[in-house]
Amino acid sequence: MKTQVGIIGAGPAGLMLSHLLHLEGIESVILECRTREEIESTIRAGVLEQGTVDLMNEAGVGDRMMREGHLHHGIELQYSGIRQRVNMHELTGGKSIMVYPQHEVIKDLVAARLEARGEIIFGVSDVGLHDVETNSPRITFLKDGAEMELACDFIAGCDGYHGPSRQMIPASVRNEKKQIYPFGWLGVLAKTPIANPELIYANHDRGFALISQRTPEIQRHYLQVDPTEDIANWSDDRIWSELKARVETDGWELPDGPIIQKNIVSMRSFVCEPMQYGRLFIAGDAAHIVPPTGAKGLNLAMADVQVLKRGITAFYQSGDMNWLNHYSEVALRRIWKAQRFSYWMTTMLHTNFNHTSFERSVQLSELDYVTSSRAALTSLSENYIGLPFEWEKERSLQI
Ligand code: FAS
Ligand code: PHB
Repeated sequence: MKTQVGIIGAGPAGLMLSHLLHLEGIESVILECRTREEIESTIRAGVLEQGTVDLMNEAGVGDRMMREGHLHHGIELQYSGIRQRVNMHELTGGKSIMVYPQHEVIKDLVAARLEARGEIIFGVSDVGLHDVETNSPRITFLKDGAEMELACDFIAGCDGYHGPSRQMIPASVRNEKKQIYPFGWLGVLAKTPIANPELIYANHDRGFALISQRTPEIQRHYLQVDPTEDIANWSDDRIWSELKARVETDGWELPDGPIIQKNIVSMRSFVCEPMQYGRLFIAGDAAHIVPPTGAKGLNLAMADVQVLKRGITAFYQSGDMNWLNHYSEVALRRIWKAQRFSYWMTTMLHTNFNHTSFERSVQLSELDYVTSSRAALTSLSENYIGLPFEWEKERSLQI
């Protein structure tokens, strides 16, 4: 097989890249190890930045999102039982976030790719990358037991944190920076009415809690737990009593109901530099992981592929490799800002049981300052809503 861009992974990064390239008349083939049903039913992120919402609409795949998603103009922060609304819409000059589940985004992108006769090969295995430092990289893989090869001009590694692509960047040039947090998230999907019009991020002596949402009937909530905890120790009753205790505030009751899914994930920050090696470009979770407190994971994946699409388009239009050779630099500027914000939200909102009483008081005072300062709330809002792309500034890199 031959194509222009070989893409490994049909997550948000791989699917959106393939679609954006298609809109530029550039061919691609996506290789995905799981089935269509599996990728369309994986419960993950739920918050889309303004920039991701705009991208979905500009790329012509936003109709269902606009119909079924929920635009939010703010979030609520809670600490010491005090709840404070953050009017992000007002503080960012009219921007919003969209609550629309990641697996619905996946469904919309898969449908758009297949409708445009795009090629997604599901259920592949033994994916191997070859000759990435040459101008004719290849991907080998098994499909239904048959050995296959995809020749291409570029490989986009969109295969997540555990995928093979990043490992193709030699250790001698690969610099991996990471931070592990002493916190885990117990996430639940529950059949209850919407608990609150907007998301609630709550800090409590017992730990962090996040009240989110999915549909009018199904809600998504998270509890800070020890990352080594066993989910078997968490009965539904224990989960509800802990959630209620942490988000308790005057005259407000968290509705409970049947929990239909629950799991525990650990939390880390991770960045791989560079994100390019020869004709291999990695994007999304293959290159970076953020703790979910800042709701940046999915949105960073979408941001990376917008930069990559620009570079690949410039190459096919004029043979110019300049944008591509700056891909890593341009993408990492935005990634590190999202890493900083996610790290800050995580350390400000989670309760660190190793903290001294002095450190705990500093944390509570930070929450007090942030929720009472217009400047601090504006900074939080512009980062949460999503920092604008600085294409013009990138252009100043004489790209
Ligand atoms: P993805 O991991 O989504 O996609 C990679 C794709 O590559 C997958 O479909 C995988 O099957 C495929 N693949 C892997 N290895 C392969 C191989 N060898 N061959 C072929 N295909 C291969 N973010 C939030 O903001 N909120 C959340 O609540 C949240 N929850 C999360 C929970 C979990 C468990 C995880 C892992 C992430 C979560 N995230 C969350 C972050 C999440 O949204 C990611 O940032 C986002 O999925 C990244 O998208 P991609 O980079 O496309 O990677
Ligand atoms: C979610 O709804 O899954 C969600 C929302 C906000 C976050 C993380 C996860 O910060």
